[in-house]
Amino acid sequence: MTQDTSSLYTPAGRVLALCGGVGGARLARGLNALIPTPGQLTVAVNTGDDFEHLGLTICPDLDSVLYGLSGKNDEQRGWGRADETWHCLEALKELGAADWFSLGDRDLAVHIERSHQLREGETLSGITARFCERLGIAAHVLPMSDDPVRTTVHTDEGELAFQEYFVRRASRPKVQNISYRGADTARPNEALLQCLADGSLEAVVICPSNPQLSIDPILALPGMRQALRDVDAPVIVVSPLIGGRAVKGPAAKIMAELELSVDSAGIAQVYLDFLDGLVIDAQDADDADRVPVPVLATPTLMRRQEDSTRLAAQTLAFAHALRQGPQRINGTTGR
Ligand code: FO1
Repeated sequence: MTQDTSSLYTPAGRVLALCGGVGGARLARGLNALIPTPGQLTVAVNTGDDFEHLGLTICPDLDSVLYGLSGKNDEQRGWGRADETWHCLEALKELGAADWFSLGDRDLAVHIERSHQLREGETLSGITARFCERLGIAAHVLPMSDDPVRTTVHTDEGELAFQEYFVRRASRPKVQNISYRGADTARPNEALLQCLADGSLEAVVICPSNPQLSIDPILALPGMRQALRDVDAPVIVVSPLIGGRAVKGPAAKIMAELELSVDSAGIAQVYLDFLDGLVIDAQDADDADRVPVPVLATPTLMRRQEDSTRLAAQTLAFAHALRQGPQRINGTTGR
């Protein structure tokens, strides 16, 4: 059933979303449903999780966004494609090949074609744009950079490449530090920089992705934090925590291990140098007093498409209200 979006806030200007995998992709699909005009929505995606596996270049967060925005995502698992089969993985197992990272048959098509085009000399941005066109995605989906950045997790069990930590070790090792190999020399995507400099940009939304694993790699690119401090449009963060827990994944565990407070104040602290407003879950409304920027408290759990679209509209309406100046809107504390 199609949602009636006529009563929801819709932006007039451009919107930029920064996002990682599963949680981020859920808000991105809400923004995409709300903003069907081609090119009005730009989604810049973390590529720190990318890795080489079985000779293929895998870009899990980009794929979560592509699948989410084209309606091909698996709702239950959160990653990968709906109606997936696993024949290739089973055959790989028979051969004794590495099977700890589950590649579905339909998903494999994307990795095979992307790896082929990369070997032909195409850029990741160009390939992603073509995939978007083929999959009927109107939004502009961008890898954060065309240069490789690799998130490395430093743990009590040694240094682990991101997917080794996240999938193979199920995020169990204790995190001491996280680094983003290549980030200091990687060039942020040109289209991302242009979007940030565009006078018609209405809002920057940081999706409810893991701050350290999914958003920090984007912020680690040269000039990114400064660009977010300088941008005219309000920068709104949607918290990935509900009641001190992450909806999915190790965000709360990692924040605790890095000695950050695992609540709305801890999320605000991570982004404070450029943060204009924070969206938190309604059940965390009492946290608002400890957050030094305006807060919107509203249900943030996105189970269905309608939840994603409603949260996207509320987030953009909140940004719009902040642009109009300090005031109170429903459920919002102005500071
Ligand atoms: N996550 C898992 O927990 N186990 C998997 O076997 C797995 C396979 C996989 C294959 C393709 C893909 O695009 C994503 C996949 N993910 C898997 C998710 C991925 O590791 C994470 O969601 C992101 O890297 C974190 O945002």
